Amino acid sequence: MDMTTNEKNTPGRSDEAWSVCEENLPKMDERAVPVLFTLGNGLIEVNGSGPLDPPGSGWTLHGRVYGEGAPQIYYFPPPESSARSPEFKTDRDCMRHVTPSLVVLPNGFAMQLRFAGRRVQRPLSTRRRLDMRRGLLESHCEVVLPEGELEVHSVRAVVPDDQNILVERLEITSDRAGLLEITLLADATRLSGYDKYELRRHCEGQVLGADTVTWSCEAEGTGDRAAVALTARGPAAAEARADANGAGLTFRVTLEAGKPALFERFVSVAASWMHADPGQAARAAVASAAAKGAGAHFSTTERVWGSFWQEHDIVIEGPLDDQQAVRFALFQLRCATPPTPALSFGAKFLSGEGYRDCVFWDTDIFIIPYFTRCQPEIARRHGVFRQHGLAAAKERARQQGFAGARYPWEALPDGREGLGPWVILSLTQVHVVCDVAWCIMDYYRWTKDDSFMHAEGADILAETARFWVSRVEKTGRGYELLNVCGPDECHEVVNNSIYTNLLARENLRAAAQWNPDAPERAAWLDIAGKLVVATPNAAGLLEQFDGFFSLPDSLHLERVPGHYHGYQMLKQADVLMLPLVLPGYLTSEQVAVNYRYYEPRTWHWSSLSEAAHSQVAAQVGLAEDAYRMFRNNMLTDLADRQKSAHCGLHAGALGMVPRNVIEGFAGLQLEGDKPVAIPQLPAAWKSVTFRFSFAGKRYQCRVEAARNGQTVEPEPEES
Ligand code: IFM
Repeated sequence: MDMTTNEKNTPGRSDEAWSVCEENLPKMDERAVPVLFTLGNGLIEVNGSGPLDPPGSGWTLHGRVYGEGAPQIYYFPPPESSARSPEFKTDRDCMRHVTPSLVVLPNGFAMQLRFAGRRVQRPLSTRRRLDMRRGLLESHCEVVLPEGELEVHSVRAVVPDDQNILVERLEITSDRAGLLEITLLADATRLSGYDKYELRRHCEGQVLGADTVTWSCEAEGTGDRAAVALTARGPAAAEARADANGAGLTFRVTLEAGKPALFERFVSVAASWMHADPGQAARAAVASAAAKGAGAHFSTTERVWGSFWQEHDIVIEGPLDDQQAVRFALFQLRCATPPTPALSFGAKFLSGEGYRDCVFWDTDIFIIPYFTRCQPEIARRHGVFRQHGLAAAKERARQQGFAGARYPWEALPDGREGLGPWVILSLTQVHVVCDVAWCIMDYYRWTKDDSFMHAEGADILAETARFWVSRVEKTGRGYELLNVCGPDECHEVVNNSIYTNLLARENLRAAAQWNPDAPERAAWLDIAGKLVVATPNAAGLLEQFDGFFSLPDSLHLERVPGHYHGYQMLKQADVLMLPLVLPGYLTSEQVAVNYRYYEPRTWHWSSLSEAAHSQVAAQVGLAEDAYRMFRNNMLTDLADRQKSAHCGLHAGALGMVPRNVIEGFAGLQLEGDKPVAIPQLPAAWKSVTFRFSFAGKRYQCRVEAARNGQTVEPEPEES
């Protein structure tokens, strides 16, 4: 099947649907723009700062380089707020706890320019274009000086599946002759966190001959070490300099009018968790990268991205921006996919420092399900990541007075809790435990991967079940889960969250199924059978937690942040998560009734909210509601709808973009043990074409709006 068919159907549209162009973005916080142009390989990500942006604008983040020592950069809810644990009376109490933060590494794509003796401060214009088909970021800057007009054209790549190699080719042209002085720089002047903390020590630059410089540091508190090496080629010999603020190579070239000067730069990033001597590793990697030349790296990048799209593109016959947004989501998911189970997907990937690359439930519920269906080997890696986190999750349970494994709300790469204990959610938001278990069950349903279940999955299910045994309370009603917070974080401490109780019940049952010899098996099943679960009331409504329906209504409230506690007002709707995680648990009529009740009371303050609602609306045939919310979700970052893209991309929202298309609109689902698609495409779409996997086989699927509501049986591909 040709996965690029819509190009042929609609000539002339292809480039736009494969690019994100700066000039077409809506007006947004200028700090968000470089985040949209992030490139990465899953171990590191580099923001898309403009070539001539001032020092400190760009950064590189590495998923395993953390420092400790800046408590102030964390979120302190006001002392009187219900989001604050009562024992943390003052901010000083909170500040005693230090949790790790990402260390900001140098921007290997930085540059300084002088022409005819004049320093270039600011270009007249910068136009960036993310070429998603080829995996490249192109930038074009125009510089106007009294001495001449310059054009700076840059093409950059983070080479996929390589040793953290960044490559750039630069072409600089002037309309008048003059001396060009260009410094290609690994700029280390940006500090960590929004309060700008120095989490690095022993920052050191080194000159290694005329064409290679390095920069290295050790992280405060953790001792993690990282190094960056830079080498470059130009029309003249370079002069090297390096110090704590960065390392650079300066070329002095006399430009002839209209004749471009060409430069190539190579940067490598290495860290101590992979290399005993990161400095040596970075030097060796950059030397071999430079020996191949930039052209070879661009070809590798294009080839890898080409095969990626051949296999994983999702083709929509419909509005161009829908197609573009789906590709943007797939592109950023690919850039963020770690090649190792030592890492997973943080809530903002490594595209920004927000949430410090910690792994939330976003990953298990909003990101991995796409991979489970379309790239199951990556979903498996996440399962192994969670298994690696078991020891820390067991320790976390013990610290909180429970048994088994209590996965942290914000998991650091080593599995420890990244959220400060002063935030009450670190105690109450236990649904992450059953979310981890759900993700594994979902993975098994789609892959039938027995080996994973025996090696890792069954263990996770057993340890999480042990947690629930110790966390439930036996009362006259059966077993209850008290003092918890469901996905709707506007009610931080509630009893019997329907989402949590139902998934905990599934968790207990799955543990019993996969651990037939466990001594606690009978207790797991007993608790599962008696866990309090709300049943629909006379109107068919499920109560999100005990007492929710007794709260005053919020329909006529002004939607002002902070004015919601104690109301029937939702950040995102827990009941409307149920059709996503437990398809078939509610009938279509029940889903529709609950959708009509909860949706108007949901204020969508979470970037995870509209994507979930879109999927539910599609399931109950509200295709236009589903489409509106799909589009809102797909623009979360592309239009900075939550006004926080400058802190990093919203990974869960991006994970849901392909999921909404494949599961929501195309209606991909399992009928028993058979994959089928029952499409409900919106009026604006004619067809959707994609590939997916089931039980180790690859399938291709094409659904058409003309056959909405009719069951399609996808064809397995020849192996
Ligand atoms: O996990 C989410 C949570 O549901 C809402 N606040 C942001 C977190 C990270 O994305």
